[in-house]
Amino acid sequence: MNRIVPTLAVLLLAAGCSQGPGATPSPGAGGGLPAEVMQVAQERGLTPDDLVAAAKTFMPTGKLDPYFIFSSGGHSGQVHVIGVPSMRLLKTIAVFAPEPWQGYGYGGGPSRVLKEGNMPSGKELTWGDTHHPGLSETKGSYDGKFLFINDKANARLAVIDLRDFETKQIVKNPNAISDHGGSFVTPNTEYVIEGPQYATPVGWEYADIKDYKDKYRGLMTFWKFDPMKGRVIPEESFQMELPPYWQDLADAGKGPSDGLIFCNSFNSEMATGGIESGNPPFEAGASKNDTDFLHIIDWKKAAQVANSGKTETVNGMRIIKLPTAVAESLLFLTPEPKSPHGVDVTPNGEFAVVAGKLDPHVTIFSVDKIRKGMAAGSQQKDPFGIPILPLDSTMEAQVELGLGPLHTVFDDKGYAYTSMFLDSAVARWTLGGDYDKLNPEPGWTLVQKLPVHYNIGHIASIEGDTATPGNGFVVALNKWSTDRFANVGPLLPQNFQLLDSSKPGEGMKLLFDMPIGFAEPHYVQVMRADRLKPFEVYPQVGYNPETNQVDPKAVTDPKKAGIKRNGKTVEISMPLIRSHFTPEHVRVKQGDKIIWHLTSLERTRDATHGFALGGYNINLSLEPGEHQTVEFVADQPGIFPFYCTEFCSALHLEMVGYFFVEPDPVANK
Ligand code: CUK
Ligand code: CUA
Repeated sequence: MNRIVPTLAVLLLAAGCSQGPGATPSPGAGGGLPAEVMQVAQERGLTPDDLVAAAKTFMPTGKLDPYFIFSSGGHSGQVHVIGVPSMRLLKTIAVFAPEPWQGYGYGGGPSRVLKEGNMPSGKELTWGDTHHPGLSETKGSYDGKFLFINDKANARLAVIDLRDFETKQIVKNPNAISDHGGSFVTPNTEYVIEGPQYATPVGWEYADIKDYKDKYRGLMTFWKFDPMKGRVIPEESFQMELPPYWQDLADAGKGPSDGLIFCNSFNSEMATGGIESGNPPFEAGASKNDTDFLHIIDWKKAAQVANSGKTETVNGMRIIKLPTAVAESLLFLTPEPKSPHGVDVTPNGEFAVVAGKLDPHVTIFSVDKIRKGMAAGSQQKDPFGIPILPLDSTMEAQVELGLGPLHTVFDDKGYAYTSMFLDSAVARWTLGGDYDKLNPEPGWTLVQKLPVHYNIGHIASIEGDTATPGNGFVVALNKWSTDRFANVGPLLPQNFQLLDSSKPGEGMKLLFDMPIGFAEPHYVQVMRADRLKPFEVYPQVGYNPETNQVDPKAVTDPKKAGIKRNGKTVEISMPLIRSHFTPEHVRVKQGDKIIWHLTSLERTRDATHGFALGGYNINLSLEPGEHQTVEFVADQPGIFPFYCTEFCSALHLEMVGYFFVEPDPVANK
């Protein structure tokens, strides 16, 4: 055991030096490490690799992570923000589900955002199945301004403002109930794309499954985004009908492929299931053909076609019908190997990499060849008349990686990283074409497979889906953790594994396991932290995060605090500051309509107050400067203390008031 000590010293010092100036641990006498390090390593049975991994990920107090992971929260409906390389959870952003800490869904402004996402019928939705976070981009690189995320279960899209990390808008897709290939953005966030998944009749009219081919359709939505307003503009958005092939993931082109969208599909068989009636189950029916179809969509031309009025409006949304898409040459198909899952455009925009779940290869398509095929057209058509560009005319290369390739990301050294679901591994391989010169290995070659634990789904690298990826880290998003963590019962966390990919010659190394105890994150994006400029406190007192302006009802002057009655409506103007609400006695009558304005006068960072009104399900978070308005009917008589939920000062417990609801003798008879 003692023989490893010199190796440990050398390795740990090397690791320390790579952390940058000021971070190098001071070596003990004679250039060795403090004896305590050796002792701890021996007691805990740590290997030199373990010590290096610890040195690369440990974040001393007060030091900040250089990267942020923005992670889908799966069917928790939320988004999680995690630091890299420390893998510390920094925040959960409430999106599609109520979240008490942020007062999301408990009466204040954010409740209205959540309600925007209800079904058109008014049916309330209080969860979502988030799959793909999409950071806003300028010229194909993250710009740190907005984050979008889709809800696969209900076909919705949410807009999060990265100045305050709050959800500002939820739009319900008016014509589809299922989505998947989104959200992702066009290179300058002109549109946020919400691609479909399970085909249904457009506008979810009723049509029997025997009419599948005629009535069921995929529907790709192009949500127009206004970066100044920070909102999606539904009236300027449009949709395009697609054949009912169950479109899967999609990606926007960039550089030479700018203007195109690539979208996989996995049920070109148009299987309709019905195992209970003796039909082949979906899993067999949808896997019969050797190839499915990669869809190529010319979104720039589609936007022109939509704006020239060649659309049909359904439920207020303009739709380019399938025959129009074909007639206007907006849509092309090319075969792709059996039941593909991910399609990912290389940073230079020259290739689209498709991974087939049931094919051991990744298939690389050439954008140049696709463009030539689109210009020349094709005599080969699918049953809907969509031209099919033959595979041998669009394919550039295939690389055999192993079992169950799903998703691919990239770095700045010409490497691609593909998740291997069935192999439980990350495959690193080289890109060809212009990338060939960037690394020592020849292009289109598998160079390493690193086991991960277990059943990896998505994969992420530093800005690895943009035009300007970084390098150094890869995150494996493993669906199963099985034996990696202490037993917490039969529902197990997932496992994010951080890999070191900084030294190609030495291969990738496993650094850290992070348990994810909150539903299955599908995709994450990793962004440089210095791209973000979030508020430290809201810029002005009375700021309403819903409107991004000072609210006209904000009570910025404590002298204006008070209660006004107008018939049966009672309006309360209540500023708050450590450690009191003003007023502290609020007297109303049963049945009164209450409009309660709350303004935090705080200007100190982290001086957050809460507002809890027990019995009325009202709970707000008021960050420094924030204003919120709550409206409700005082339908329950009694005495209700309202209090602050954040331990804001030594006299936090005294930050309280009474809400007196005088019983209505008539109503209570
Ligand atoms: S999907 Cu889940 S592992 Cu929704 Cu992007 Cu591939
Ligand atoms: Cu304010 Cu506690």
